[in-house]
Amino acid sequence: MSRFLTVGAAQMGPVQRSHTRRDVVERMIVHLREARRMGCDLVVFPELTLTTFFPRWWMTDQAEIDSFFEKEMPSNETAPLFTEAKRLGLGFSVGYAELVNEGGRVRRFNTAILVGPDGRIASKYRKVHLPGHAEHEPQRPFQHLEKRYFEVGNLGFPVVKAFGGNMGMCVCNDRRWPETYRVMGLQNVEMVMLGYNTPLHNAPSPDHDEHSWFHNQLSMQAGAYQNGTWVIGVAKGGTEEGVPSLADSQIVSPSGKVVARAGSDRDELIVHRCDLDAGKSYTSTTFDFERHRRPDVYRLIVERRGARPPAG
Ligand code: CDV
Repeated sequence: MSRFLTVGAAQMGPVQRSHTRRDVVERMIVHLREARRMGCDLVVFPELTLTTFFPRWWMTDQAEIDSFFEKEMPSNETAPLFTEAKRLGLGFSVGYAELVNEGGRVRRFNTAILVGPDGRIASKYRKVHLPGHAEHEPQRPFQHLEKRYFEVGNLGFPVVKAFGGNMGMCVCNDRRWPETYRVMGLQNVEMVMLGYNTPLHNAPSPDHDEHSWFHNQLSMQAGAYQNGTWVIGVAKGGTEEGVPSLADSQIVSPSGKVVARAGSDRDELIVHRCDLDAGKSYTSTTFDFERHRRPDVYRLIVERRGARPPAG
């Protein structure tokens, strides 16, 4: 029995601070309707889709910071997204800033959820690799305060059975880390959905700027090939609040090949019919983990966090 899943990568252009959640949800619904017309089963939206990428600003007023967070999902403002997706028989994944009361205290995460065509949340992921800094660095042209506004995710990298396959998620900077894909690969992941907000200028390493497109593609292609999985990479791109950000959303097959790619830095849907069995020829040969992996030799990966030179 063949297992095909038609997936739409719903790239978003910029979301400015003046845009309300209702404005954004309206744009997302346009994507959903087009996705339905194009035969999609599942639509993937970017990281922190619902608001502007607020970690670019140093803020000290907690109420102002919390205004960018979702206290419930769905809420009054996001319910129309869930309702329309269900009406159209579509699933979706979406990234948002999550504020939750957990363990008797308020916690804030950079979260992505997977919603089934029945409108129910099938999986949740909280971003593990938080880039940037925790203190104000006024010398930067803009801030990247994810380490201040979010906690490190506490849900691991879950892979769930949904949409007829094994589905995983990660968020933005996670895509640059081989561990992200491998932890999901060890759960037989068949599709990794991820969204990103990637400024084209990286203040601590401006020499990387010209390689932004290459590094984005390189990371996702490597993750896909080395784990025999589809990778759906979706940007919030374009110039947001004066900060130009990478677009270049793409769908990468388990061969590592890019099979669909956005051509603009605006709202744009790219679609591919993904064979969920396409990874099998990789995971049963070159990357048959059971046969070829040597975890006893990889102990340093979990025992040591930072790199150290050899002694002597
Ligand atoms: N939102 C992100 O995680 N952005 C990072 C930038 C700061 C490098 C990224 O990895 O794209």
